[in-house]
Amino acid sequence: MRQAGHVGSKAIFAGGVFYDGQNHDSNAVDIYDASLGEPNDPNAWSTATLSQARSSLAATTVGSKAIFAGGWYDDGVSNVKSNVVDIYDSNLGEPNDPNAWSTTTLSQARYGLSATTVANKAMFAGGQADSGSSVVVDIFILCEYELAGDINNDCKVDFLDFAAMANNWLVDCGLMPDNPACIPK
Ligand SMILES: [Ca+2]
Repeated sequence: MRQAGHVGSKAIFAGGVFYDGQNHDSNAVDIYDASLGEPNDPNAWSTATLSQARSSLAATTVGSKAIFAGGWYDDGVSNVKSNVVDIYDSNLGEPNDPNAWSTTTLSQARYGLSATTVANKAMFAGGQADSGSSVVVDIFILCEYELAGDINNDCKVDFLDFAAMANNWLVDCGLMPDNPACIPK
C-alpha cells in the first residue's frame, strides 16, 4: 500500500510493493506538483527515494513537512517491521533534493499505523508490531509556541522564514487566486 501526503501544491506518494514476477518493496516517492501542470502532464511529476524500501507505512503533513513513518519490508526470510521515519521539508528544497529529506525513528517498529495531524502535532497511532496490535502513539510536535514571523512553524525565525516570504513576495491572492502559492484555508 502506498501512502500519500501533501505539502503546499505538492502531492507525495511513497513506498508500496511492486510485482515483476515476485513482490518487491518499493522505495519510490512520486511527487505531483499542481503548480507545474495537470496530473496527466508528465512535467508536473518528479521522483525521490525513501531511505528504506517498505510498504504499509503511514503519512501525514504538518507545516512544511511531509512525514512517512513505519511500514514493513521483506528481508528475504520474513516480513520485518520498520521504525524508520522519512521527513520531507518543502522549505529546504524540492522533493528530489536529498537535502530536503531527513530521518528519525518511531518508538516502536510497526506497520499499518494510522496518521493524522492536529494543529502542530503529527500523530502516528497503533498498527501491527512484533508483539501484536500496538497501543503506541508517536507524536512529533512542530512547535509549542506562537511565534510571529515563524512561517514554517519550527520555533525559530530565521532565513528559512525569510525565504518563504521572499518566494511569495508581491503575490496577491485577491487579484490572482489561481497562483499556486494561494492555498485555500
Ligand atoms: Ca521558522
